[in-house]
Amino acid sequence: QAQYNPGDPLLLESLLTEEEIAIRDTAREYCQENLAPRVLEGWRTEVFNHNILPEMGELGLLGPTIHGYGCAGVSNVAYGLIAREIERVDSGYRSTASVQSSLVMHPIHEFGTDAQKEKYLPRLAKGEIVGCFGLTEPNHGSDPAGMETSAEEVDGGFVLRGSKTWITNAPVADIFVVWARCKWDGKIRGFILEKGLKGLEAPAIKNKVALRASVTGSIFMDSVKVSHDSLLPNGQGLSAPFSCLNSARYGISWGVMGALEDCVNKALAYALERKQFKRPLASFQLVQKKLVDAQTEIALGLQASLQVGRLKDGNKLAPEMVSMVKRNNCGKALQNARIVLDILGGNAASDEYHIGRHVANLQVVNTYEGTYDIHTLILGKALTGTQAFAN
Ligand code: TGC
Ligand code: FAD
Repeated sequence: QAQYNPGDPLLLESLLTEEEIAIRDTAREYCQENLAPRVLEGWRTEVFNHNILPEMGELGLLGPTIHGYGCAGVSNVAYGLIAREIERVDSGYRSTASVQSSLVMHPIHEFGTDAQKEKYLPRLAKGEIVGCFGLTEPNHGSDPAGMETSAEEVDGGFVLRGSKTWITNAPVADIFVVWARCKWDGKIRGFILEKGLKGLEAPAIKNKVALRASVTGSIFMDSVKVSHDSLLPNGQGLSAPFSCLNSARYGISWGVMGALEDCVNKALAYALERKQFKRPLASFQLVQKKLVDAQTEIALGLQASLQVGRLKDGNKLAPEMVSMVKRNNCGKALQNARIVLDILGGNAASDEYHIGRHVANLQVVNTYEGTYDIHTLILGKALTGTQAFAN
């Protein structure tokens, strides 16, 4: 009979390769030694720390599934394990990293020319330059098909007009992967814009109540002229940006489990230490239920993400599988983090106890990359054969 291990109830470790365990350990050590000590400062000040992406790059944590261009070329499961370790510290740091990897490096690798790949991927992999991904607009979030940003072909290139909002990394980005509707055929395509172009502005959205350790901004494009070289020529239609979202959403499904694990570990330590009615909080049945419910969702959620990762590695992935784990893990992480927060009593109000920060972050993670309800409708469409997004 095997010994039950509350730290790994369903023996996830036994399903990982040696390489995946080594990458996970490298990421965990880096995150605990270098990110955790900085998180309160990042949270309180909302100031982007320019050292973090280069540090991650040095360890091979950026664009890790890409082969070549200075990237590590590891499995999608390893990518998920990295996201889990980063988000165990803070969803904002995971945002910064997953935008760089899944939403900037991925589209350049998938849809870019050889010249674009050579120019940008090695520097993005090292964290020397920062990227952002602009899909959401002020009038079109869940419904990107309605986007108003346009690209017009002119002599020597294209002119982009429009605006994007709620864009992670935008205020500090060196390059902007922006999606626009092309006037010549009505199709959506991606463009790489470099910082400093005339008419391109990316002001920060300040005073957020969540994701404060990552910077978020708008992108304003006032007739920005770019050369033909800026077009990502090998992807067109919404399936191009959505393929980036498949990768990022998959990583998030692991990441949020890391955040919830941190909440449970911190709440458990507190419950063992803190006494009321002359007994540790951990000895009360209601407290145990909160912790066990959360621990169970973590164990189940990680197994589901692992399976989706293995299917992705085996080219057997359907996007709906990603919707299922993004939706379920985000929803369960938010719900259970909120419940274990109760265990801190009044200390829940202090950022030094960290769980409140995770709860605030998880509200956003449950919203971006497709809200919980939008993923419900994606799965509902697959289940019933009827789409319920619109008439
Ligand atoms: P629909 O007609 O369903 O599809 C249009 C085309 O796209 C294809 N497609 C996909 N391709 C690949 N992967 C997927 N997941 C795909 N989903 C759809 C589809 O086959 C079709 O292709 P084609 O060739 O026939 O044209 O599109 P719709 O307009 O009805 O969309 C429906 C809906 C609601 C599912 C979709 O618009 C959606 O997912 N909305 C959510 C928007 C969203 O997720 N935005 C995220 C912005 S980025 C972000 O939040 C980054 S946060 C990063 C961080 O900080 O970590
Ligand atoms: P809406 O689409 O206006 O939705 C509002 C509510 O209505 C939601 O509850 C939604 O579920 C519901 N709803 C909408 N349509 C339907 C429907 N048909 N049926 C039922 N309910 C519906 N975007 C990027 O492009 N790049 C980024 O890097 C990025 N980073 C972000 C970082 C942060 C901190 C935040 C907060 C957002 C970020 N986003 C980014 C934007 C994010 O993807 C959008 O906020 C998200 O897709 C939801 O869009 P919306 O805010 O316009 O909400």
